[in-house]
Amino acid sequence: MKRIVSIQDISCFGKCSLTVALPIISAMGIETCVVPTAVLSTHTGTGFEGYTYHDLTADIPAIAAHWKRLGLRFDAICTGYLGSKEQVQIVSDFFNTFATPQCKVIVDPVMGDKGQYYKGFDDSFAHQMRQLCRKADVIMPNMTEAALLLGEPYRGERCDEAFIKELLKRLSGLGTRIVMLTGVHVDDTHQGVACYNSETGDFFNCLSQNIPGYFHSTGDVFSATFAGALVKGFPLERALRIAVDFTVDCIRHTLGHEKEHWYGVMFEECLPQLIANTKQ
Ligand code: PXL
Repeated sequence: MKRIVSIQDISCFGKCSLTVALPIISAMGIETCVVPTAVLSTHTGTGFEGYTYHDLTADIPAIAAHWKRLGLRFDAICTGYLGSKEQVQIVSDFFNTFATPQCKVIVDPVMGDKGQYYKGFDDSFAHQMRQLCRKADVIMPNMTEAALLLGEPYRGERCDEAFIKELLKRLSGLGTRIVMLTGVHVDDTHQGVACYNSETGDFFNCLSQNIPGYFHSTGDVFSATFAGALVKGFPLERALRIAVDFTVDCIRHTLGHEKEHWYGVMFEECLPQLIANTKQ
């Protein structure tokens, strides 16, 4: 059985980060271990003002030390929302301990969206996150996070192919083998993920019909699904397609229920289809 460790917060209500990654990766038949980086009452998105935040940074080295004594090994280490610069450094140390050549390191540099930082993040966090990306095999920033990683202005989600390719190349210059840009709008009707494999020099897009609206935590759904599919052994392009299709499926499933489910997508009822699509 394959084994992934997911390192991100647990937002007790709000369907993001660990409460999304755990069920998705487990449903794909992969053992899922977690390093919870913080416990929040909800995620930090608009509508959840007054959330609690309990930082667990100090627990991470002790968890890692125990796991090292146990000789645990992982097929992938996946990171998502990390709460502070100090935490990013400690996660970087975790990579040093557990990232063997067989272990894929997948970093989703969660920092912001729609041209702005999420609450509590700033340029010094982006600087630290850039260092973490250097150690990753795969990174998957959205357009906002790509601009923050490169220290340049955000130009919106809509962009032409030449710009996307240039951005992907510059991101791979951080030292990452595979770079994916999420939420790219190539025309009025399509959006998706653009990918660059710096080892082969291949560029490819994985697009789907654009669904108007903003759906919280779809990046977390996407990254967990992609990591699961890659670890299951699907080739890069196929793993990307599986993750994009599942994310779109979750969004479609939520359409018409946005009033009640504004805080996250209704991914649960889509899991049987994901299981069927990833059976090997
Ligand atoms: O979906 C990313 C995410 C994860 N965890 C927390 C968040 C967010 C985005 O807002 O607030 C706590």
